[in-house]
Amino acid sequence: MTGRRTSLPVIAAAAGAVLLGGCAAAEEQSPLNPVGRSAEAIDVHWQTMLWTGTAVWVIVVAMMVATLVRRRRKDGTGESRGEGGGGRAILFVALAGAVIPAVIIVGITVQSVWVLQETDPGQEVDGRTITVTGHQYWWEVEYPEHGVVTANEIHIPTGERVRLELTSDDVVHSVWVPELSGKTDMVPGRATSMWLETDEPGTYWGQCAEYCGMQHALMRFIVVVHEPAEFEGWLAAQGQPGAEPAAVPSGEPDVSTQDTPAEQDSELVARGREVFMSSSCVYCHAISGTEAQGREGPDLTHLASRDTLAAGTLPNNPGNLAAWVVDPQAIKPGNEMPGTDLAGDELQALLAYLESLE
Ligand code: HEC
Ligand SMILES: [Cu+2]
Repeated sequence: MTGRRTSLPVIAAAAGAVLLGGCAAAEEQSPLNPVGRSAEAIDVHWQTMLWTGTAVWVIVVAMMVATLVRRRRKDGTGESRGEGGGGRAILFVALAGAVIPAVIIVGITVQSVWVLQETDPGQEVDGRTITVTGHQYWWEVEYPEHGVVTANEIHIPTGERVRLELTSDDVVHSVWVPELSGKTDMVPGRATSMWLETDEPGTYWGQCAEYCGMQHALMRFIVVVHEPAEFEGWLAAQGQPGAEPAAVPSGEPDVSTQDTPAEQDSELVARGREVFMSSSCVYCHAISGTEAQGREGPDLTHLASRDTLAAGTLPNNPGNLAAWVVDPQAIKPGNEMPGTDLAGDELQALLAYLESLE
């Protein structure tokens, strides 16, 4: 009996620890460490509500306890209760029951207007606009003024208020980067917007925050915050068309040393490009500067420059890339990309080409 009684709380505590551990194990994603302007405003707001609420609760409980203790003592000594306190009681009820709550509510309301202004300045700020489109289960990211399209990574410069214009290609998704901002829904057929601004360079994890289907949990992304000069460099590089395989010798006579490892590599890349262009990949993927113009899946023009594959599901490295291309359904069941039956040489060449897309 006693064994059973003690074990339940122990199990509950252990389960709680495992669950919380699971949260902590994911890449840091906490609204309690705000570094973005919106997230900081939200944090100030909730801290205000937390500590005001705590203070009210502590005072109310203390007064209840004091009343009980006093009443018991008075009962003990047989004194009569509530003598001559009528005026003070009414004053107390008016203050504690109406004036103080009104002051607190007005204060919090005023603060929330400020928070709304901080998180969404509307048309008042004429910042850079990035278009982000939600797809089951990945994010398309476009810099319309620069003709840049990428996926699952939003790059922004420090010290600039950047507007994200959001929409969805299929169902409702929601963008949330806890360190930088609150969440904003993406609604098919409508444009919503949110703002990002921070002075802290770094990489921040974001997450789809509206259940959108089987792989909702693996619909993640990163926000990479650069110093302005570095950001301009990134933007310029992304604006370049996809790398052309250098190997196609096109009658250059002065290629003196044939078949060096580098040349074998670029031959492989050229072959991989042909494999890509002649297989189903082109129906869904675009590589700018080539005939591949599909828009069903992520733009692959600068695939190799990205940190992750399949919306933050895997680190982007050759092993993971191979595993993904061969059998994406094993990694992210229910996602929209079918596997390929390419094998052997063709697959090796295709992977070499994808890895060359810097
Ligand atoms: C029917 C459409 C379709 C076809 C065909 C297709 N893909 Fe995809 N691909 C997608 C979708 C959709 C995703 C995003 C999956 C996700 O993250 O949920 C994707 C993701 C990828 C990614 C990861 C990109 C990133 O930035 O995360 C790579 C690499 C890729 N595909 C390569 C290929 C190759 C190579 C082929 C041809 C063998 C191919 N795909 C065929 C739809 C397709
Ligand atoms: Cu989603």
